[in-house]
Amino acid sequence: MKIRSLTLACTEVDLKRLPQAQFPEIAVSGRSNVGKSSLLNKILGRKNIARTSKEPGKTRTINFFLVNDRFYLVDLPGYGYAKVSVEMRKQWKRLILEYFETRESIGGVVQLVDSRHPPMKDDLMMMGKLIEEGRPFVITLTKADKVSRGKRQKTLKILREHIGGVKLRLLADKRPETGSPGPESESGLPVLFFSAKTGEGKEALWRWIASSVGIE
Ligand SMILES: Nc1nc2c(ncn2[C@@H]2O[C@H](COP(=O)(O)OP(=O)(O)OP(=O)(O)O)[C@@H](O)[C@H]2O)c(=O)[nH]1
Ligand SMILES: [Mg+2]
Repeated sequence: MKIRSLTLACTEVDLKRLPQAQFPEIAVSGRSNVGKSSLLNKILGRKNIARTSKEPGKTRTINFFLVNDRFYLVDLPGYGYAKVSVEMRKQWKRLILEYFETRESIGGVVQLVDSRHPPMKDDLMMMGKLIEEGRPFVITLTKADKVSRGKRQKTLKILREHIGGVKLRLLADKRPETGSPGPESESGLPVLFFSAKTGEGKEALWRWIASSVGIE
């Protein structure tokens, strides 16, 4: 996707004060430190438009980035472990759950899971919530630069076991050049490997985002 314009449109902690649902939005969800803000910087081609940190608990507000005056990308606080008080963690989790429950303009959710580990209990809870609310989501396995190519099939197998055997559909950066149906046209829960370091997964993710916000 060519980024023609990009603005930080809104920074909020109160769902009632979010911008009016004028454009569709794609939210980036995951545990603290999984790489949500880094993913946004990478796909937007900016070094630090979304603030990142080694310390879990960096993003503390819902941040709306308006892209090409067409759709929002939304950076969320993390759930799970963070270097903040237990009360604040609970508050963030409530905020994220309520956001998924109530926000009408969500076109899709990029659900991040660390590719080095199986999904954790709260990842499974969050994915359950997305299914329950009928939110389309793509499981994005982050920090893929830390997992060798040879281990990828095993990573997917373990992921599948943890999500109750649901069929997965791997999205790759390059589409097959033949006329045969590509992986995108098959059924299954979409999943991709992503690295904010190498840019792996960027093309596949943009294709998923574009189709989720109605830009083909
Ligand atoms: N090797 C590697 N490190 C990454 C990658 N993505 C993020 N990181 C590192 O992981 C740490 C956390 O990244 P953030 O993007 O701040 O994570 P976040 O999910 O936004 O975290 P919170 O805002 O605290 O919820 C930083 O030290 C990043 O440099 C990646 O693809 N590869
Ligand atoms: Mg963040």
